Amino acid sequence: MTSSTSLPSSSQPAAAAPALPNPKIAMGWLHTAKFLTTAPELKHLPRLEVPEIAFVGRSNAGKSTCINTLTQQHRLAFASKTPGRTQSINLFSLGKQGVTDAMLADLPGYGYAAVPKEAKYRWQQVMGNYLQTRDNLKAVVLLCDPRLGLTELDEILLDVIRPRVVEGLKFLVLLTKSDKLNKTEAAKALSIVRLQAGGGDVKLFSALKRQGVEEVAQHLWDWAHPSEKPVKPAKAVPDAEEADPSAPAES
Ligand SMILES: Nc1nc2c(ncn2[C@@H]2O[C@H](COP(=O)(O)OP(=O)(O)OP(=O)(O)O)[C@@H](O)[C@H]2O)c(=O)[nH]1
Ligand SMILES: [Mg+2]
Repeated sequence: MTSSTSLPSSSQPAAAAPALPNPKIAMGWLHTAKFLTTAPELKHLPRLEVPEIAFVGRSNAGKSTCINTLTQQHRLAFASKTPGRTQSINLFSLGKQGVTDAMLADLPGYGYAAVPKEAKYRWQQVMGNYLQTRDNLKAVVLLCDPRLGLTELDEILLDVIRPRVVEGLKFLVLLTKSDKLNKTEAAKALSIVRLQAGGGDVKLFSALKRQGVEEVAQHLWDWAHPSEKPVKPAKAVPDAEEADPSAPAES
């Protein structure tokens, strides 16, 4: 009889596969982030082949802070108490040993009341254009203050990207500043926004308390490296014929 917690020796993998997913790999990779360029409009952005992950959301939602937290760099993206501080599309390149294999894009926020109408309109055009036509855009992270929930402008953004999501664009909603919520409020915000996001992936995130950081890092890594998706380690379950049904159940 074989032990109920190990595979028969002949079925053990030759070399022990690392227990992936490994957030350390994802965090190390994100730490390589470097500022690449800033562009007021799509046409000023370089054409790139590597997968790009865009951070979008209302002004002050915490996009730049989220990028700084994920990359473990305090001043990579410009974060500020004053809404509307990110005013262009900022690209950050990622990649180990100098080989760029992905981009993070920090986008200006929308919905800040004090922005003049013309600037708002201009930005809506730029962002719509970016989200609809950026060829290497692989994933969108929508950041949302859970105390506001998804607002009308967020819903418009969801409508804009929906056709691309159907075609395979990855999409994640982060409820930021979750440190400001108690457990009940957090659970409520999650269920409301999950409904609003039509079943899309929604997670709590706090830069302050580091909630969700490694999980989001892992998503980013997986999106940028789809072919390196980890093979889950084989489950230590004995073959049916190897199992001894008369063996006492483990307590
Ligand atoms: N308590 C708390 N505050 C946060 C968190 N993340 C961001 N903030 C604060 O929220 C404010 C806005 O953060 P930013 O990262 O600049 O927000 P943004 O979405 O990039 O804003 P715009 O560039 O204006 O669109 C700053 O004062 C941050 O310190 C968080 O997890 N917890
Ligand atoms: Mg910003």
